This record gives sequence, C-alpha cells and structure tokens, in this order.
Amino acid sequence: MDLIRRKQRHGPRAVAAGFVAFAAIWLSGCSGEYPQSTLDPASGFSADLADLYGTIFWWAVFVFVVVEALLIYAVIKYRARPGQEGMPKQVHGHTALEIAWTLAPVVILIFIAVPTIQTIFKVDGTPEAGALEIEVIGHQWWWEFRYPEYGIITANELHLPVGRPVAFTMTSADVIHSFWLPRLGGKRDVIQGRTSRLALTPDSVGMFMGQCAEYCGSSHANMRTIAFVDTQEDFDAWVALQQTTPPPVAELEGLVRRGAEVFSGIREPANHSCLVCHRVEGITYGAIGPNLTHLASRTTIAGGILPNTADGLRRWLRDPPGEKPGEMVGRSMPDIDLTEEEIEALVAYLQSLR
Ligand code: HEC
Ligand SMILES: [Cu+2]
Repeated sequence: MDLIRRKQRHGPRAVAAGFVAFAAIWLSGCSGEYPQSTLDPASGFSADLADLYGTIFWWAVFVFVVVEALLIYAVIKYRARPGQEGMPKQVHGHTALEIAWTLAPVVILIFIAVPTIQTIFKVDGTPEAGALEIEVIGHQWWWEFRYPEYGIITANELHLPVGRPVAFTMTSADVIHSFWLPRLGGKRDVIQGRTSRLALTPDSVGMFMGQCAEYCGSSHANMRTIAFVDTQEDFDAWVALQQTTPPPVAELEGLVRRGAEVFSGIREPANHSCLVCHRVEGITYGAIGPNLTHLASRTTIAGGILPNTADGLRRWLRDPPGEKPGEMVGRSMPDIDLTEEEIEALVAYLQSLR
C-alpha cells in the first residue's frame, strides 16, 4: 500500500522526468554533422533553394499559429458548460468571414508562388560565361565525369575550382538517375537519350558529398559521389596529374609489373578480363567500367562504398557483387575468381596508378 501511494505521489514527476529523457534522446538526433544538409549551402544555387525553403517554412509557421490559435480559442470559448441544454446557437453564412478565409490563402499562396517561380528560372541550368564544362554520365551504379576542356575522364569523384561557374551536361547510360550534391546543387534527373543541365558556382573550398536521388535498382543507395572544391592551385595540380599517362607495362617491375600483366591479360571466360571493361591510358581501352588511369588519385572506389586503400581494393576484387548487390551480366563487375596472389599484384598495380 505504502509503495503504491508513494508511487502515485511521484507519478507526475516521474512522467516529467521521462518526458525530459525522451526529448533529450529525440533532440540528440539534431546534433552532429550533416555532410548532406541542404540547409548549409556552399553555392549560389543551393543558397537560393535554402532561402526559398526558409520563406515557405515561415509562411507555414504563420498559418499553423493562426489556425491553432483560432482552434484553441473556439474550443475554450464554446465548450459545453454545466447545465447547458441542446445544441449551441448555430451560425450560417457570414459573408465577411467567407471572403476573408478565401482571400487570405490566395494572398499567402501568391507570396509563396512568386519566389518559387523566380527560383525555378534562376536555377534552370543556363551556364554562365566561361563555365567549366563537365559531362556527367549516370551508370548503374556509379558516376562517370568527363572534362572535355582538359581531356579528362574520371569516376565518382569530381574536382571543381572554387569560384568558377560549372556547367554540367548530364545523361544516363541506362536507367534514370538523379544527380545531387545537396550542399552544391541538384537534384536533377539524368535520363538516357536526353541531356539535362545543371549550372552552379561553388563558393567554398571543401569536400561535398552526393548521392543518386532517383531509385535506379538494387544498389541505388551505393551510388554516391564526392565533389572536391579546390583552390585554383590545387585544381590545376589535379588537372596536370590527370593528364599524365602511366608508364608502359614493359617499364614496370616486380609486383606492380605482375599486376599490370594480370590486368592486361585475357582470362577465361574472356569477358572476365579487366581490359574488356576498363581503361588505363596507353594500355587498355574498355569502356564499360570506370577509367582506372588515375584510380589511386581517388579517395573511394565503387561509387563511394569502399575506401581506396589496399584493404578496400582487396575486398572489391575478391567479390564485387558481394559488396554491391544487383549484378548485371556484362555491365557490372563480376566475381572474377582471382587468386590471392593475383589480388595482391593487382592491388600493387592499381595503387601505382596515381
Ligand atoms: C564486365 C566488366 C568488368 C570487368 C571484366 C572488370 N570490371 Fe572492374 N568494374 C566494372 C564496373 C562496371 C565497375 C563499377 C562498379 C560500381 O562502382 O558499381 C568496376 C569497378 C572497378 C574498380 C573501382 C573503380 C572506381 O573508380 O570506383 C576497380 C578498381 C576495378 N573495377 C578493377 C577491376 C580489375 C582489376 C578487373 C580485372 C581483374 C576488373 N575490374 C574487371 C566492370 C568490370
Ligand atoms: Cu539511383
């Protein structure tokens, strides 16, 4: 009995404590870093979107406050009172009220529509003069990037010079994807047989994560990308590096040489040979998978799912379909039944491709 009574006495306090604990845990979800937050823009494009989002959000807050205030007022003022009988007094048709609650939403919608339409035209993809052209090709499940101005073909990781406008011309090799770098710009559909455009100017140096934003099959979630916004100096150094050609196989030595031989050799079945699908400038010219000429200059592999380290490469070479579900024969990287010796040699070779 005593216990029960005490429990009852402490009830409200326990409930309050429980509520505080719950709120603390719930709100802790709001702390931390958000590399893909559209609310932390790093280009004019995403700043425009964030502004529009803010405008609409505060209009929604205004509507919420007014509606809830009227609701609470009505609930309290017109509540049933003791001794009250029958229905309360009914009101039908109040012309002034009807006009007011028709006009008020119209006015609010105009205040939302005007900036929305302005922003749609502002971010329509028209490139600025002197923009850096980049061709984006979506593949199940990785991104290919070409810089025609510099003769560079790379995969999954972009480099952009800070402050220079960029004009993306985008298409897909297969299904519909959507190119999205939340802090820089997008999300824009990428469709086979069509060209979509995206134009933006990154305004701060850093690393910006991206993600395919249109469901494109089993490994859609494994189709990530990173944009490195570099100082002009770092960008120029990156371009110069990407334009170099690796030494021919005959000039290589040791494990790296062995790896190059495995890489450029023919395997059984023939479509399991690396050279059928990959390009390494001066050695092989496959075009089904990423260009590996400067693989070692990237930080991640396979659409950003594995780090570009010896261990990451080993895991990938041992069982690509195991790392990235949704194998498509002839279009995705198969399990090639490499021996551990071949894997070690390939890792050494791939890491030499700076
Ligand atoms: C049938 C075509 C095919 C063959 C054969 C093939 N690959 Fe691939 N490879 C791909 C595709 C497609 C990808 C992209 C996978 C992804 O990210 O979804 C890929 C990705 C890779 C990557 C990661 C590249 C990056 O930038 O993310 C490496 C490294 C790689 N392959 C090495 C090899 C090696 C070494 C061989 C030979 C032992 C080989 N591949 C054989 C198609 C192939
Ligand atoms: Cu996708």
